[in-house]
Amino acid sequence: MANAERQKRVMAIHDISGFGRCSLTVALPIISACGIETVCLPTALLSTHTGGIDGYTYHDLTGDIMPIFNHWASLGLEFDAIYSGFLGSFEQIDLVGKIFDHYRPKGSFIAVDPVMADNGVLYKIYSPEMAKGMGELCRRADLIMPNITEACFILGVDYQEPPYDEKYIEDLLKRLAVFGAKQVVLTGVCFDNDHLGAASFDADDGVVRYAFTERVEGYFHGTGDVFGSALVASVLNGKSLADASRIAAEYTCGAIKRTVAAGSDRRFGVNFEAGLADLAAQAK
Ligand code: PXL
Repeated sequence: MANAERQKRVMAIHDISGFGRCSLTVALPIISACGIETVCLPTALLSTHTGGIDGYTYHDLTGDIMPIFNHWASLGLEFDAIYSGFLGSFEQIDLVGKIFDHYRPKGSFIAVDPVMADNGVLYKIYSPEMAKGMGELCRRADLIMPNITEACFILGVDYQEPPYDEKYIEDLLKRLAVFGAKQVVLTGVCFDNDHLGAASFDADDGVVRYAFTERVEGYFHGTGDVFGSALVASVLNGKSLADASRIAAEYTCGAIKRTVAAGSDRRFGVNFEAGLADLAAQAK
C-alpha cells in the first residue's frame, strides 16, 4: 500500500471511567471516528469519574502499564502519536515519561493533556507533588493543552478568576511554550460573559490565535477530554493548530448545547456522540 494511505495510529493513555463520558470513553470514539486507529493504555479503572459523583470505585493500573507497553514493543508496534491525559498515580508520571522517551526518537508526536485541575482546584486524587510531575511531563511534549487552572499549577503562579485579558492569556501561553512544548493550546479562555474558547500558540510562527464559541453557563463534565481528543485527531489529520483548535472548540460547544437542550445531568458528560459524523467530516 502506498505510504500516503497508511492509517495513523495513536496510543491514548487515560483512565477508563465506565460511566460519565470522559477520558478513554471519549478519546476512543472521537479519535477513531476521525479515521485514526486508537490503541488504549488505561491508567485506572473507575465506575465513574470523580467529579461530583460519590461512591465511585477506583482500581489503579500502575502495575499494568509497563507490561502492556513491553508487550506492544515486542510486537514492534509504532505510533504516530502518544496522547496522555488523566493518570492514576504519582508513579505513572515516570512510567509515561519512559514511554515518551522510547517513542519520541522514533518520530511519535507527543501530546499531553495535563489533566489534574479545574476552576482553581486540583482533582480529588491529585496532590501538589503530582501537579509538579505533570509539569515535568509537559516539558517532554510537542503539544500541551492545559486549562487555565492547570497552566497556573504548571507555572507555579496563582490562579485568577475569569474574565481575563489578552495580555494575561498571551503571557501564560508564552511562558508555557518556554517551559517545553512548541505547541500550546490553552482552554477555558474568556474575555467577556458571552464567549468561551481556546487560545493557541505555535512557537514556529510565534502568533497567538483564538477560537471562541458561544458561552453556555455552567460546568460540563468531560468537555476538556472531548476538546483534547478532537484537537489531537485534527492535528494528526494535518490541520494547523489554529484550525484544529477551532474545530475542537465548535465540536465541544455543539455537544454542550445538545446536553443543555436535552436537560441531562451535567455530571454525566456531554452528548458528543451526535456530533461525531460532522467532526469526522471537518477533521479529515
Ligand atoms: O475529565 C477529566 C477526568 C478524567 N478522569 C477522571 C476524572 C476526571 C475529572 O474529574 O475524575 C477519573
